[in-house]
Amino acid sequence: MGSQLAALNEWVTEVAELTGPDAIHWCDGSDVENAALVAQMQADGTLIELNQQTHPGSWLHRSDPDDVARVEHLTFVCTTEQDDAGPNNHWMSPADGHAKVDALFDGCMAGRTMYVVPYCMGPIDSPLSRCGVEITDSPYVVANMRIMTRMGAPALARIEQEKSFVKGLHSVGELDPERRFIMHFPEELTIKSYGSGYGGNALLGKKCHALRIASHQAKSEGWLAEHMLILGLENPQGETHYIAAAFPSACGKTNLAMLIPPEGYRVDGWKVWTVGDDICWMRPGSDGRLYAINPEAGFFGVAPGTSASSNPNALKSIQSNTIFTNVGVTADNQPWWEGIDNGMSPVTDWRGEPYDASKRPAAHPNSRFTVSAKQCPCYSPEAENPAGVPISAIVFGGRRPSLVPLVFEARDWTHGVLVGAAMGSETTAAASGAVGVMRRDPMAMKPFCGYNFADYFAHWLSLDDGRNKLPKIFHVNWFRKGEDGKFLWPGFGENLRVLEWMIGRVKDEAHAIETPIGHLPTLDDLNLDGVSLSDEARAKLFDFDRPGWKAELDSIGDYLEGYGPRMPQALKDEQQRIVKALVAIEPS
Ligand code: GTP
Ligand code: SPV
Ligand code: MN
Repeated sequence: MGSQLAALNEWVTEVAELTGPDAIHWCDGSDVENAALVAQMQADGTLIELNQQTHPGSWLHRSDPDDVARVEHLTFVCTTEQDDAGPNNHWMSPADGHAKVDALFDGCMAGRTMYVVPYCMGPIDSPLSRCGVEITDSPYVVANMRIMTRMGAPALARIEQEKSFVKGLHSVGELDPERRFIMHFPEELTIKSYGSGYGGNALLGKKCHALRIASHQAKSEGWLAEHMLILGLENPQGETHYIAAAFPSACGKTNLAMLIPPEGYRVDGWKVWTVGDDICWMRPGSDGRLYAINPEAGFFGVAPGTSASSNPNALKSIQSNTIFTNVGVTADNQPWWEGIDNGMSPVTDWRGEPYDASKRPAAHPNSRFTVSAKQCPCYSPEAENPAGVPISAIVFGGRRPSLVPLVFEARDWTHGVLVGAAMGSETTAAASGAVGVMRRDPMAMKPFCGYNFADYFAHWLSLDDGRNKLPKIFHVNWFRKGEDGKFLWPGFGENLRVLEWMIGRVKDEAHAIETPIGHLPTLDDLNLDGVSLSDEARAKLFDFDRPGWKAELDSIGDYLEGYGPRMPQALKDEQQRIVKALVAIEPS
C-alpha cells in the first residue's frame, strides 16, 4: 500500500469517528454505482425524473430554498498568519476554524452514509493535474462530482503514486444558514464545508480545491490557478489560438467558451473549441509560453438565459444525462427557465409550487445544469492533452454598465496585471446577497483567491522574468449600457469579432490607437459587417472618456493602498504612470 493510501485510510477512520455515519461507501465512479445512487435519490425525492423521451438520463434536483448559491460571508481562509489570507478573505486561525467546524461535524452523519470520493482535477495522466478526496454525506454531491471531475478508481490509483492529496470534508448538516461554514486550511491542503449542499459550497473539487487551495499551492510552485474559461479559436487557415478569459461568476464564461461564430464567419471557416468554461490551471512550459489545462471534466452552468440563439452548444450538451438544479418544469415534465425561448411555458417553479409569475421566476436566477464536457459538440480534443494548450491571450472583463469600452489591450504584462487587479463588476445571483452592486473583483478571483491579493498580484508580476513568452492581456466589456438601460453590444456569437481583433494584435496584424488606458481599436479595426449598432453604441463602445478614467484610476489607487505595504510597488507605479498620462492630455 502506498503511503498516501495509508494516510487516506487513517483520515477516513478519523472522520468516521467524528461524524458517526451508519455506513461508509468508497466510490469507484462506475455506472453501476451511479445507477444505484440515482435510484436511491429518486426514491427519497432528492432527484425528480424529467421527461425521459425528450431528456433521457436527466433529473431535477430542488435544493433547500435557503441554499441556492455560494455564501461568501461564511467562507473562510484559515492561515496561521491573518495577513497571509489578506483583506480579500474572511479569516480565522486554523485552531479556531477547526474547533468551530468540528463541533458541527460531531455526530452529524448519524443515520447517513458517508461517501469517500477520490477525484482528479485535470486529465488523469497530466503532470499539471492534482488529486483530492471529498468525504460527503450527500449522494447528490457524489453524482455531481462524478460529472465534474475524473472521479473514482483511476483517481485513487493516481493518489497512491503521489506525495499529497487535498482532503475535503463535507456534510449538508441541517442545511441551516446559521450553521454553515466553508473553511479552507491551505497550509494543510484541507477543506471543511458544513451546512450547504449547493454548487461551489459543496462540490469541493471546484472552487474550494481548484481555486482557493490550488491558488495557494500555485504561488509556491510557480503556476496559476484562475477563474477562467479556455477556448481554442480556429481561423479559416486552420490555425488555432488559445484564449483564457476571467469574468466574474455569471458574467459570460460558459457562453464565450461555447461561442458559435456569426453566419459570415462560420461560412469562412471560423470555429470555437471549448477547453474549459470556469477554471484554468496554467504554468510556463519549457518554451516559456503558458500552458493551460481545464481541471474540470464537466460544466456546472447557469441555466437562465441559455437558449438556441444565445448558446446552442450548451443547449445541445444538456439534452441528456444532465442534472438540473432549481429550474422550473413544463406540463410534460421538461426543464424550463427564463430565456430558454423554446415556445413552452412552465407549470411548476423551482420550489415545486404552481408557477405564478407575480410570485417568483420559474427557475432560480442561479439555477444550474451539471453535464459532462464530453457531451458538448465543440469540446476540444486538446482538452484531454496532458501537456495542456499554449495560451496566446488572457482576457479580463466584468459587468460595467458605464465607462469601460468594448475592448482594450494592455501595453505590457505589468499593465495587464494592473488591468486584472483593477477589474470591477456588478454582483450576480451566483453568490447570496444583493445583485447589481459594483465591486472590485480582481481577475474574477475576489471570492476564490486562497491568499492575500497583494501577494497574488506579486506572483502574477513575477511570471514576467525575461525568459517567459507571456500572452498579451486584454480587457472586454460586453455589458455597457445605453441611455435606455439596454446593452449596447449584441454579445454572445458577435463577441467573436472582438476575439478576431485580439488574435490580430497577437500576430501583429491588427491596428489600434494608443491611449493612456491601453490600445483601443477604432470602429474600422473591428469587422462589424452585418452587426447593427446604434449611433450611441458606435460612440460609446469605442470611446475613451478621460475625466471618467481619471476618477477610475484614482479609485484604483485607493483600492491598491487598501492592501498596505504588501502591495507590489510596481503595480502602484503603473497606476501612477497612467494617472500622469491622463493628466498630461487634460485640455487646458
Ligand atoms: P459562472 O458559472 O457563475 O462562473 O458564470 P459564467 O461566467 O460562466 O456565466 P455564463 O456564461 O453562464 O453567463 C451568465 C449570464 O450572462 C447568462 O444569463 C448569459 O445569458 C449572460 N451573458 C453571457 N454572455 C453574454 C454577452 O455576451 N452579452 C450579454 N448581454 N449577456 C451575456
Ligand atoms: C461561480 O459562482 O463562479 C460558479 C458556480 O461557477 S459555483 O460552483 O457555485 O461556484
Ligand atoms: Mn464560476
